[in-house]
Amino acid sequence: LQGVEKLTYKVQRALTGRTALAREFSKADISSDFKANGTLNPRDPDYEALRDGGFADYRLVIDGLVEEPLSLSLADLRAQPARTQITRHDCVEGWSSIGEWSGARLAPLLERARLKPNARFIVFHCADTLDGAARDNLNGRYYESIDLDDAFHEQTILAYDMNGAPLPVKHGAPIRLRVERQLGYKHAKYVMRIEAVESFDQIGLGKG
Ligand SMILES: Nc1nc2c(c(=O)[nH]1)N[C@H]1C(S)=C(S)[C@@H](COP(=O)(O)O)O[C@H]1N2
Ligand SMILES: [Mo]
Repeated sequence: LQGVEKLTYKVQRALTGRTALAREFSKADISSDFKANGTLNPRDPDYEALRDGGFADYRLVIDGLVEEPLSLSLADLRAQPARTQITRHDCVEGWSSIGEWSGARLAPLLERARLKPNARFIVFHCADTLDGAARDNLNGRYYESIDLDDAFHEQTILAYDMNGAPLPVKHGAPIRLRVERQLGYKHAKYVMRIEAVESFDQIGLGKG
């Protein structure tokens, strides 16, 4: 599977280019009922405390292989270079929905944190524990990883608004990743920490 996944990536990048944009849609295309999937309301106590406080105490940490680790409030994130895009979300379970997303572009934040030369992947650590997830791995918390092409891509944003309103809890409040050239499961919700790594040795039982 791993070998074929690498081939799939190579073919995707060869056919579409490293910086090609995912298709964008018009307001008229927005789904009236964007399906929510996976975790809809994290029951982790740390997250519940943040949510009950209106996310006033939320801080997004950017660390790992960076020269300058960052800790950003929602107000900080809303003050960053932003992008709004209407895109189609495709879940491998067999459904799609179109929504409008606004958020801070990831590239300028990574430029501010200054990646070390050996950083090759960006890992997103989420607040929610998956039912039945392996407890020996990252405490069973949801996580995702992307390469630097996707991390610095124009449409890769840390979304705080959906369809013109603050992101609802079921869609990942206060912050969810939009990485528009990837399938639904890559779009991490409830993002708490962004870590730059060199390899997947320490992530997901060594499999990223
Ligand atoms: N933290 C977290 N992120 C997640 C999930 C999850 O369960 N937890 N589910 C993934 C899957 S499989 C999909 S299809 C999308 C669903 O996003 P939505 O609820 O906004 O539709 O989130 C992805 N990101
Ligand atoms: Mo999904």
